[in-house]
Amino acid sequence: MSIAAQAGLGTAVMDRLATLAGFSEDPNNLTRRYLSAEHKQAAGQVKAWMEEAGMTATLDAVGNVVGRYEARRPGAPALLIGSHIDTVVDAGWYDGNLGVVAAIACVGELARQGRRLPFAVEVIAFGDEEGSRFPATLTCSGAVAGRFDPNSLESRDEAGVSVGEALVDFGCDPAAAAAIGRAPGDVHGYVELHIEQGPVLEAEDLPVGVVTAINGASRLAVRVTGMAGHAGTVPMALRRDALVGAAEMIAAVEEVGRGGGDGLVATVGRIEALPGTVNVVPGEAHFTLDVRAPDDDVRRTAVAAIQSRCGDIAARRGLELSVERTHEAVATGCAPWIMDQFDAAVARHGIRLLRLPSGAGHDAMAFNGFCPIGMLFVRCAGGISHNPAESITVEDADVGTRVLLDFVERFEPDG
Ligand code: HGY
Ligand code: MN
Ligand code: MN
Repeated sequence: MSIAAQAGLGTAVMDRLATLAGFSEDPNNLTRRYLSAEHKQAAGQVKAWMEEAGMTATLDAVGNVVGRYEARRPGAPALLIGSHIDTVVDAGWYDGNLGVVAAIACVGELARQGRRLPFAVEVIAFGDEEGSRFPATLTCSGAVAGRFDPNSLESRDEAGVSVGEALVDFGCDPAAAAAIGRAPGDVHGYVELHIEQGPVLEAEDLPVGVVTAINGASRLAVRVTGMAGHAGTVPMALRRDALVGAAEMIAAVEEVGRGGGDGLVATVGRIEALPGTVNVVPGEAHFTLDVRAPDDDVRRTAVAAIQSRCGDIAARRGLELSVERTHEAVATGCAPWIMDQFDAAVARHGIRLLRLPSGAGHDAMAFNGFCPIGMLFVRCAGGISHNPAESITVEDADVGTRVLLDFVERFEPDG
């Protein structure tokens, strides 16, 4: 029985999200990182759902699952609909996964009705949007957009496993990664349904909203090097304590973030002190930096200010500092004509129109400059995300999926 005939699109979508949540590296929470065994299980399940929905489905060279629902004229350019099935550590069920499951449900409805459109529809379940295992992020969607960086094959996770090694273990051929880039003429555009991960739709009492733009983002890896020593014998005045230096730097990150301008945010998500023993003055400290803003100049100015403050702190404390940029994505505008078509679909469902920016990053950013993009947000409770408390209602899952289907059915390429 098709996904719609069972119990409404929303219920079926929620059931499938529960199934996907079962593929986790940790039995106590949802953690599914790129190229893990659990990612492989989830990819297999998504591939089966794509085939059930009438698509031909394949695993591409970087671990994406790509389903194609052919057009009336075989080989016609496609509308890409995607999101990611990797997660952060201790994640919610809906970030990324909702967009993939809802897109499959839309194609399943087209197939159930026996409809073929003037364009193909391709649903892509990207493997690495979060960057929660390897330093880089958006590598999989970037590869589809023809931006695969062969150097990324050398980046390593905390266990020292490289992306290239992990791809081979996953059953992929790293040498074929660059070839998955699409020809621009084969793609009409890229759209993505995603939870808002913010409080606006809930505050406006709206189930969905149309995204205007996605904030630009910088990610950096900071290493502070001092001198390890005996916690009992090294006098406080003689220490070169890397962790205390990092702590002062992290306070400076917050200060710059708070004072840096409209929509600027700066986050230190992870810190590590080495050797990490109770009675040793830390000789090294490593921490991550995530800086975002709607305006790229504001973001870059903030990154420079943070680096300068960290340099001053390191010099004063006799510490060494190294800062490596691991990711940068410029602020990405959604195509006005795609926003208009999403507005029309929302209006046809009798929902008040709201357009809003995205503070969170998305795979859609990887298509910036490659093809027109658009996004539709679905309300999530309290705007909570990257947290197991992340949640949506079955009604909003249903509305989001139906608005996406309406958009697809009436999609007019190039506006
Ligand atoms: O970090 C982000 O904004 C996205 O969830 N990866
Ligand atoms: Mn996401
Ligand atoms: Mn996320």
